[in-house]
Amino acid sequence: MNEVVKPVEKKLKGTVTIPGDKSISHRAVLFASLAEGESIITGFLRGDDCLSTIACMRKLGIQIDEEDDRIVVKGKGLNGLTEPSEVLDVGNSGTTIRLLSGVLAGQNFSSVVVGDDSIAKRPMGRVTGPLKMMNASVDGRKNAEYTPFQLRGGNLKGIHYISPVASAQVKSAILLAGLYTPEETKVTEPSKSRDHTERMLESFGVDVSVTDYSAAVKGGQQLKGTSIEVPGDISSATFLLVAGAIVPGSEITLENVGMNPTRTGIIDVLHRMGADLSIDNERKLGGEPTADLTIRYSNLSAMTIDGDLIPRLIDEIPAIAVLASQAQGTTVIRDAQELKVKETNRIDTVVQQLVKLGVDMEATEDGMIIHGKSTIQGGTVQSYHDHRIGMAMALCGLIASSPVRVEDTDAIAVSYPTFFQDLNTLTEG
Ligand code: SPQ
Repeated sequence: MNEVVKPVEKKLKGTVTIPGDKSISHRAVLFASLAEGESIITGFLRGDDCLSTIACMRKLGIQIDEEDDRIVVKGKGLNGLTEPSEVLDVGNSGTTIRLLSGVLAGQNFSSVVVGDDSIAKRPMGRVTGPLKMMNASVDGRKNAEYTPFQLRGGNLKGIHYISPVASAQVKSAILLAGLYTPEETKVTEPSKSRDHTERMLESFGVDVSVTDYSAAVKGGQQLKGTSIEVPGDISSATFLLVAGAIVPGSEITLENVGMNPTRTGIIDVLHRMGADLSIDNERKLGGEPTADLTIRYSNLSAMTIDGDLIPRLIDEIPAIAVLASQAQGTTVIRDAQELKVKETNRIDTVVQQLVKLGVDMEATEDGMIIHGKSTIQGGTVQSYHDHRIGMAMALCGLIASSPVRVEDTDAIAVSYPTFFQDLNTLTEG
């Protein structure tokens, strides 16, 4: 499917409720499957990636009922999964494959895991490597560095893993495998990655010890079924925040936005660039801070984005590149080499597509440099089947001198199935 986004005639106005957080939705289904008894999840994101997690857990013998506004999971305890009779297909979802691998490493049966073409290019050795150190048997393409791979677990031992990358997927996979060891398992990272696993394990009754850059669990702790309310996804909200910040005259309110400090790098960037952003109704939802955000159009200025800020906004960089194209001065994004191993190489895809639309920017080894303020032209751009690239390109259409045609927008359903609907609500004011 392709979508043509036309320049906004007036301004963006109105209120949108942000759909559920993708990272938290995955974890809710996965952990509920491993818990003893029933769990009820509300606000679950019915995006393609999270539906892949549901499909995999069903193949592992878990009953998951999708009702109107809730998901009911009949958990079978840490050792209740059964050997799947088919391959486990994670589709486009890096979170599913990496977290699931941690769980499968604890199972005394064999599973084969595959994904789509994008997953086949993403590094899996960062997870299969430490799982092998814990004693899991993993075999697959290029020594299980890539999919497809086969896992057989059981008899795991605890480790202290010093991760070379700040990755919540690596940390979560190892901690989940750690539940299947008789010892403590600890992960230390170079900077803090998102901590939804640690928070949600606590909600399921598991003790997790957390220090600045480390998290540890003792094996054998049972998860107990619970109710989880999933807050809205700040990564999805980002696209609308950027839209409000760059379309002249706009004022939009986004309700129900998850404000976990490990994810709010975009809020810091908007404030530092001079955006007119207010935060109201701060509260807690399912163990996660949540708020309503209002953004109004204002003049923006460039900044440097690097260091510990990067893991707190890594998925927002495609949208931030569009934001920076409308800021006065030169924005430098560095220390973001992780962008190269996402659904696409997001340094290359962002720069190539934005340059096509007239943005003055260049790629660097670990990020990009954006010279603002650019006049955006119309044209045809690709998403390369990467949801975040598709949405970032659609934003350009709102302020371009003529329409922007975004090819392959189906991918957006991975994380934000109602994106164009919500954008239309705001365009119609
Ligand atoms: O699930 P997937 O495909 O890896 O999704 C992405 C995204 O843009 O939605 C990355 F491409 O988000 C990751 C994120 O980059 C989701 C995630 C998580 O839920 O734990 C953690 C981050 O990845 P990582 O590799 O830093 O752990």
